[in-house]
Amino acid sequence: MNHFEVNFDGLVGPTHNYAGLSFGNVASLSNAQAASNPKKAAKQGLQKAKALSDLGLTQGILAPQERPDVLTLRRLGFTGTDAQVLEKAAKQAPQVFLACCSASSMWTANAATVSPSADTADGKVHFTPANLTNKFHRSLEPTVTGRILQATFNNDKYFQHHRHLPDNEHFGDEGAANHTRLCNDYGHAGIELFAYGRYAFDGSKPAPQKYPARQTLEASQAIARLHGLSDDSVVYIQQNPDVIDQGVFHNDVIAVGNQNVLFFHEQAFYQTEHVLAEIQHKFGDEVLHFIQVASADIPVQEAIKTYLFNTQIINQRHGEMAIIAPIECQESAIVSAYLDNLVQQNTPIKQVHYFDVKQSMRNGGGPACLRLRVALNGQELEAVNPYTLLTEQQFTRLNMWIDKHYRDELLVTDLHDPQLLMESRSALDELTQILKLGSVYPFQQE
Ligand code: SUG
Repeated sequence: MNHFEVNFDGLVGPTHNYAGLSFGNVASLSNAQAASNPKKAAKQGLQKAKALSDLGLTQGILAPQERPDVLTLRRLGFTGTDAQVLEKAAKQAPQVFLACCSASSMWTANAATVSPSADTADGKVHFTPANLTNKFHRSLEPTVTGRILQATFNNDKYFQHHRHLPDNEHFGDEGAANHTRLCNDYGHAGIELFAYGRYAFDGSKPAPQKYPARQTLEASQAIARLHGLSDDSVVYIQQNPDVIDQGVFHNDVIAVGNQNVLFFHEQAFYQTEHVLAEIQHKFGDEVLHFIQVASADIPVQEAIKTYLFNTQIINQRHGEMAIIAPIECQESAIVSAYLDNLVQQNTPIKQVHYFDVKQSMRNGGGPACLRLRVALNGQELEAVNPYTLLTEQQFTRLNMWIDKHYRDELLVTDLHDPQLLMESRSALDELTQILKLGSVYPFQQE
């Protein structure tokens, strides 16, 4: 039977902006207040998705969220017409208001954790939306994310959807950004690596001092239980607290895996040797490529700046792997030299493709942040809502949709413009028809 790893990329929403909302994410803070270009952002993301589809991968699209989030603003006590709610919130509680306008759902690596059917006890594909409790603006995502996932994977014979974990920092969960799967083939049972930044209940354990650790061990364990994963095929890995303090707010900023390759920085994990030994033990006797990058070759700061590890490692048609990297990697002399050398070495990675996703990068979101990986067999792929898969026709429609609805400049001071709310809602209304999602947004359910 055929097996696929399908990337579901997040469409960038019409309110894409730079509000400096993510303490611990260096790019988000340093670009705060800059003018954004939502049209360009959406096109950059879509272009990357299309390029992967042209490389022979099956590619999906996940819809963005409704923003500004008027429902949450009302829940927080702002009243009146929608326009009045926006105006009052922007004036009286600007930080709350900005959080309710973020297009952060574009980073679908944070949408959910997904376990393929080959790994789960009941043989279904399991999805748990991430609660994203550490950042208020992101904590607004999971309910609608759950609806979008259900509308995308809408067949309960094959897909099992869980509710997000309790909204509390004990169970802080950032989804697939802290999750990687290693396997010999996408259809074979694999091992699932869950990276976490701290223990929820044990303050004596190592934890970062400066920046928050967004994911807890206890959250990761709960996901593994929900998904019916066996202990023999799960590895919990503590992130090195020192790199979190340098700006590695998710593990996918410092490590990425695909099939039998794990590409990571030597400082990524706490007690690395122990971690690698457990991975190798659980993976079994088959060849596993650990590509460990030394600080002497690429300092952590350079890895964060260029997002060398926020790359996608994909399988190409002829069996070789390729790295999908942001152009920031190409612009860095040491990182591009490193990658040029890597493809000459004895690993499955033989090519590098560079992409311009700068609009997203300025908020700390590289190519890997923009996609949610879902490994599927042929029957499961058949059961996916077909309109969410990127065909030539859907690509053309989505491009035209972006041209019709998106602005090419947005300042944070524009966000309370009631016209933007209307533009955003009419764009999303049309999008739910293009992707045949049904009424997933609060404004469609009023
Ligand atoms: O959660 N940035 C996102 C970036 C998420 C990247 N995802 C992965 N690494 N998988 C975050 O910090 C910034 C929004 C702003 O500042 O306007 C933001 O939410």
